This record gives sequence, structure tokens and C-alpha cells, in this order.
Amino acid sequence: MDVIYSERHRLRNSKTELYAGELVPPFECPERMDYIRDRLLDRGIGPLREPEPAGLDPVLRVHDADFVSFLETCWRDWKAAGYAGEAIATCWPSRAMPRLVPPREIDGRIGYYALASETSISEGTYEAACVSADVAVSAQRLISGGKTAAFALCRPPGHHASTGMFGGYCFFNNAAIAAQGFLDGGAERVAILDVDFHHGNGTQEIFYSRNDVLFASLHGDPLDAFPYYLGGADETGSGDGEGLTLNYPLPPKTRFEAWRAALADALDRIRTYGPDALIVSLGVDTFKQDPISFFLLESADFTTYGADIAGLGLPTLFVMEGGYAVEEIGINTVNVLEGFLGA
Ligand code: OKP
Ligand code: ZN
Repeated sequence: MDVIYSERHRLRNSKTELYAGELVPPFECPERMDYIRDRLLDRGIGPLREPEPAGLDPVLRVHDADFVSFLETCWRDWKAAGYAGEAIATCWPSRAMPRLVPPREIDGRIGYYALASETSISEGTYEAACVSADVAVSAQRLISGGKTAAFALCRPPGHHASTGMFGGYCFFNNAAIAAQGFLDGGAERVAILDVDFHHGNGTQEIFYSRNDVLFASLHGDPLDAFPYYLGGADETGSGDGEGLTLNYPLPPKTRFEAWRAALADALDRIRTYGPDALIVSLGVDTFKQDPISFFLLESADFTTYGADIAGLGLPTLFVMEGGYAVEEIGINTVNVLEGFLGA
């Protein structure tokens, strides 16, 4: 299976995550990619190819122009304000002050565009986000050109990024950009299956009222887990998109058997939808040892569900999302791909 990967993900190198009231080294760290790349090489999955630069056009098919320019200038503006630390949002247009006007000043602007405060912006963040989108677009174009499967080894991840907001370690929604790329390349319908532990709130928002993309997500119940404010089973899409958003919120300590039953339901619904291509938002933070998640999947389960996904028989683009038990994310990610390939 072709893998698209760039070392330039290392440009995303922030030193701080606001976690449990402290600034800690980010869970979403560059070493994650080293474990995955090494495991791919060990298992002979490849070739690994560099992305082609695609420019901002594919990004702007999904994201608002003002949001993209905010990300481009954020770090410069933060430094110009004379701040010593990395750029972190501390205030928002909240329920009590819902004035939706982007302020002029950088603290106001970052809060306007942030959906959470754990994610710091620093030197190189924007550039890495652009490369990550390029990785997704290059992999999508391989499949649009006739390959049956590809792996976009994206970093930073994307599924929390909405049309106009970043957060949850995500800046550009790589899976959504790839889905739009399939449609622009002639596909009529695309399905996105999000198996990351966290709900893909950004992807859901982007396609919520559209009928050309089905979005299905298995995740920790948002009453118990980030992103908290989206991802309920009663969110089913609106307008033309009614019935095309499918959420499977699952409780703490969910084991593979229950998770797999939800997957089987999602796969049935995808089959009925009849998409031209499938995108898998592949997060492996469902693993039992993941430090920030609460499902109990074992490494062998990843192989099993990779094979389940292959049962759809669709051209399939895997897009990397989360997974933080760093020693094991290589094994678990590659297990999904090997299960899919029937290895
Ligand atoms: C990104 B991805 C809650 C901490 C939440 C943010 C998690 C972002 C996950 N106690 N931290 O979906 O893997
Ligand atoms: Zn996640």
C-alpha cells in the first residue's frame, strides 16, 4: 500500500499543552510518526512517498479564508505582542457573550478561532498543517488515479478542525479536504469512517447538511470525553444531509466486541449509501493503554477491524489521526493496514 509521508511534520514542534492545569509536553508529539514509520518499514508496507505540494486551493475548498489567514499569521502576531510563551487561547465568544466578530487583537482572535485551549500554536505550526493537508491530498489523488488503497500519514491530525476553528491538536481537516478532493475529481459520494477514540466534530460540522458525504464515527461518549459538546447519537444530519451523520458514542471501558458491533452497523450503513470511495479517519487511541482515552482494544483487535473494513471492497484512503501510547501506535496502526490488506 502506498504511504504518503513527509518529514516536514516536525515543523509542528510545540513545547506546551495545557493539560490538567499545567503546561506539559504535548501528547501529540513528533515521535509518534517515528514509531509508525519504523513499523511500516519493518513490515514492508510501502513505498513511502513524499507529498506533492498542492497549494492552498484544496484547503480553501473546506476551510474559511479568514480562518486560514488567522493560522498563517497567528504566531507572528503573538510574538509581535511580546508574549514569552506559545500561543494559547484563554477566552472565547461563550454562551454568555456570543458576539461573533473576530477581534483585532491577537488574544481575542485566537479565542475566536479556537475550540479548546490545550493546543498551542508556535513557530512552524501553520507550515506543518499545510504539509499535512498536502499528504492527504496526494494520497487522495493516487486513489482518484486508480490505486485501490493508500495511507496518508498525516501530522498534525485533522478531525477536530471545523470550517473555521482549530483545536484538539488539529488545524486543517485532512480527511475532509481529501473527501472534497474525491468529489472534485469526479466522485459522486464519499463515506468517512472515523475510528479515532474522539468524536470527529470538525468533519461532522463540515458535512452536516450535505448529501455527498456520509460521516460515521465511533467514539467515547461526549458526555464523558473530549470534544464534549458534539457527537451524540441524536445528531443525524440536517437538510439534504439528514440521515448521513451516524454517531456511535460508547461508554468508558468499552471492549472490542461492543466496539466491533458498532463498526458492523456503520459498515452496513456505508454499504447502503454506495460511496465511490471510503476515507478512514484512523486514530489508534482506542488502544487499552492510551494515556488520554478509555476504550480497551488490544493490538490484535486492530488487525481484525482492518479486515472488517476491507469487506466493503471500496477504494480506501486511511488518514492518520490520533493515538498516544507512543511505543504501540506503530504496531496498532500497521495492524489495521495489514488486516485490511489480508496480510
Ligand atoms: C485529538 B485526537 C481532556 C483532554 C482532552 C484533547 C484531546 C485531543 C484528541 N481531559 N485533550 O482526536 O486524537
Ligand atoms: Zn483521538
